[in-house]
Amino acid sequence: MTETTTTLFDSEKVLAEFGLDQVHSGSYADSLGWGTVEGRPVIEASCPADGETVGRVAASDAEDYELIVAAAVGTQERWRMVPPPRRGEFVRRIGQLIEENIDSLAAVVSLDTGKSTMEARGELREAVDMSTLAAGQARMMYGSTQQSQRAEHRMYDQWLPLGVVGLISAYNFPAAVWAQNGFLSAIAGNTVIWKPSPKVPLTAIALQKLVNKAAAELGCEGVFSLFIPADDAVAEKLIADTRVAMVSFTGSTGVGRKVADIVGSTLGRRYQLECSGNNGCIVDETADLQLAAKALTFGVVGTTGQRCTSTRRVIAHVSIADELVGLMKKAFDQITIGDPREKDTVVGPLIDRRAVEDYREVLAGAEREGASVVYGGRVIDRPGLYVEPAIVTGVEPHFAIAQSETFAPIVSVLAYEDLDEAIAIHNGVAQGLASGMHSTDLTHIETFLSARGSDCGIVRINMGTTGADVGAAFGGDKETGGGRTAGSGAWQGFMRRQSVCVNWGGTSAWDSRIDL
Ligand code: UN1
Repeated sequence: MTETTTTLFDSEKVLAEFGLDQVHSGSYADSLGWGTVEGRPVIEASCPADGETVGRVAASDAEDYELIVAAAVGTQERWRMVPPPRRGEFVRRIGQLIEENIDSLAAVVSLDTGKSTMEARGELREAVDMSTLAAGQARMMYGSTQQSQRAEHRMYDQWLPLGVVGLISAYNFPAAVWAQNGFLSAIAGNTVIWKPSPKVPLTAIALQKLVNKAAAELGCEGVFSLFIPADDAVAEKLIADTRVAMVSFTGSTGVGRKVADIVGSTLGRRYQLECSGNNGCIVDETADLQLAAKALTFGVVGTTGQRCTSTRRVIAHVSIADELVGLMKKAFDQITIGDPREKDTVVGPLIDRRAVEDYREVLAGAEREGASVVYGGRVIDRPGLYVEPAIVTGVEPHFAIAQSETFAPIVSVLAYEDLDEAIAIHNGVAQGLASGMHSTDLTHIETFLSARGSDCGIVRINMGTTGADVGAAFGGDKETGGGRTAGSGAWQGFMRRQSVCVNWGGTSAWDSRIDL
């Protein structure tokens, strides 16, 4: 696809702005600076919109990793003694720089991921918001005081840094996930080694450059470092390394399980997982169907269905299911699918060929099991990795399409007759990230929000399932992995709790027994 007059940005200019117009190192550490590109395997970063190479990154090797981890350990010894409000100022400055550079950064995110610039800006806005949340939180990392049974003793708990955090993020949110986990790690007094997906290395390099600018201004060098290996064996070093106190992982359940096994086998290290979701939304017979259809549409097609919170299952009351599907089809018709560089694009391509194959296979499998693809379902015949969003009806809860997560814009519609059945269908999957209900019936809503309701980490009423509200804790249970990041107490996951007891009165319980 050629760039037309509707082109939103000049790719070459934007890439040059971040020094990405030539082979760029994927390694950054305080002591190392940017690593050497000599002799490193080269990652070709291609734009999913047309498959063209947009950048070349010299991957980190084992030698780079050693320098990065040693620097992160050394810097953390200083960083842990910096007062948290000052740590917060650093993170806030990074957020300001993201805000000031949001147009160029959004262009890089679009080139990396294929997502529309509107969505890319949304994710960067989330990173900015995360910086303000973290900066404020840095002044509010409260512990509690407790009442000691001993006379003249004071007891309280306090929160201390963990050490080095390894932050592994997926291709779909190359900025937001780093911000969610990295900013909390930094205010907690940890240093961060970021291993982004090698499918989207350009955003990570651009962000690291802004971090370096903020660090030079405020004397906070080395808190954030970058590690982009090309192969799994080098990447695993970060997971297995006992110098890395915590691994924060966002990605598939399969890889998450491996991370948990490796990190868990060395007790005392911590992992935080945000893995697969299989997000369902119940639409009952009292719902405002217009509102539901709009919310569900963005939930299904947004980020081309490549969000861990994407709406994958609509569980609709049998009396309104057909009408709802009709409205969703009308809404889907209005979505412009295209190159993220074009102005009207709302939904971009899938990330790679494998994702397109998964899309095809899941739909074919659903039809074999007896479901019907009633909207979309075809790979679009144009260069790039474009697919039509698909609505699949007649899905039974046990069908493969309803049980597993496919990172594509596909939604299954399952019909139900009573609320208990709807909740059973909703919870009858292995994953537990985001959930939703559209209803105007208070009892239905409160039932879904009760202990016998949704078993997910996130519930949204009369909204789509997608997205993270930075003020709330983000994450899910069951095979989603149990981790939480962003707001509402999630910072505690990045720190260690210490219970302190101080004898300030100078007497001891042994006073009557020992005479010195
Ligand atoms: C967001 O949804 O705004 O894949 C960010 C996801 C999450 C990213 C959260 N890991 O949806």
